[in-house]
Amino acid sequence: MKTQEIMQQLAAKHPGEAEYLQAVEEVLNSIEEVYNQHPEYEKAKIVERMVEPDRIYTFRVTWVDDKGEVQTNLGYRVQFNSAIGPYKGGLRFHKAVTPSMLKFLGFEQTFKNALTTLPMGGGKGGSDFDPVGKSDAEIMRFCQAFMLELWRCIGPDQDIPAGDVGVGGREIGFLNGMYQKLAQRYHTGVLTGKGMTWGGSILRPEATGFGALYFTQHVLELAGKDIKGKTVAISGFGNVAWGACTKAVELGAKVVAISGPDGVCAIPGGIDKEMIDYMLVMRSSNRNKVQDMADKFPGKCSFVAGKKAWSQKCDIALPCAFQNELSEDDAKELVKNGTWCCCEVSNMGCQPGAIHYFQAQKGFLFAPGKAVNAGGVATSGLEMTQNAEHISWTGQEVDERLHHIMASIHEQCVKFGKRADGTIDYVKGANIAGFMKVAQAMLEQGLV
Ligand code: 2IT
Repeated sequence: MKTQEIMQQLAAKHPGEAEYLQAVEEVLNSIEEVYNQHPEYEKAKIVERMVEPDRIYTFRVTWVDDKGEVQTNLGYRVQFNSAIGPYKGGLRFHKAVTPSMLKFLGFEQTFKNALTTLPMGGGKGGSDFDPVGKSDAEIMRFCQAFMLELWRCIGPDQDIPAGDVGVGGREIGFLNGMYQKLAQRYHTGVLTGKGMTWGGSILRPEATGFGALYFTQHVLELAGKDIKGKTVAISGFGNVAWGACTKAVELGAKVVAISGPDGVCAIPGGIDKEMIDYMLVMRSSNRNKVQDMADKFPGKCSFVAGKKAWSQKCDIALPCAFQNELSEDDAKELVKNGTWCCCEVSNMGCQPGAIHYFQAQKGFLFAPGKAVNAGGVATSGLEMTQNAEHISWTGQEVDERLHHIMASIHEQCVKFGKRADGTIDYVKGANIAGFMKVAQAMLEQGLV
């Protein structure tokens, strides 16, 4: 297998699918050496089969807005790979959603889910519906219209969606209500991220952020460092950023910046509980403006328009918002200002140039999204287990399992990513560990 040859063929077959091609190239670069030591993979054309999704459903979603006007969006479900379990992955509602974006996310999800130790395949879906500025009633009507098509593609043993950007507890509620109505099946296992009274798991809302901080702790610990007292810059103020802030503060770190599409809020004294709670209000307002935090707490934080979180001085950078949100220039600015660690919490949050720059700095600690943020989908897997057994675990039990899973993901990265000098290439480690598991499962199950 030669990465460049495969990439050329893929680029010719899927012109303009930039995010998808970027995600595939990163994985292939990491695994090329190991892959070529396994002629049985080459013979079964594992890579050629693995880079294409099993199937993609595309559908029209028509709904009526508050003014009575008819709106039309596109909906998708990408069922990427089911070698190790049913398709599992979130739904993204964002105006920039394209098949390329969902294919990159489904591809990443396949390896991420393999890392969790749980039997889940990879999938992703969503719509170009823009939640910004929408009322609750509009969100509900859109979710119902979306489910009118999606329900045919999913099921507790086939494909289990969850949230992603633009889809949180409120949206999962509307989606689940409509699914049950249409399918006349009242089991709890077809979506994860559900409410606590109808099959949801304690800690699922926090899990992506909590897991990311547990992973960061492992990265720091191995490098002989402690997160206590360190300054942290975070992008975003959605569900993931909220969980990350909560756990960072609990572990004694100081979150000195959060950012949004409109700019950054500098918080010199560190974010506090009241401000973290306010992030939830900001998320559900659908305004998508981080300036609201500075307006609400003028004494504690100051808003700088048009700037990213990466303009702020910090020890640790945690991208928690969107793919490619941290560029090579941002990486240079961070390093110049003294940052020595970046754990990607968003999927593919760093551009390739940023990753290369970080990795070229001696002693810099970088870990990729598919390892760092896997606690979210892992806890979805735990929610599926509770649903299948018709039971509910305590918060402590879920947290212990999440801890255990994050420790295991870190171990896998160390095993497959150790460099000659003893430091860890977490990108390589995560990609090889995830790939080997899926490749072996595909090989053993034949050409299907
Ligand atoms: O990117 C992700 O891992 C998610 N959006 C969560 C997926 C899930 O099924 O919980």
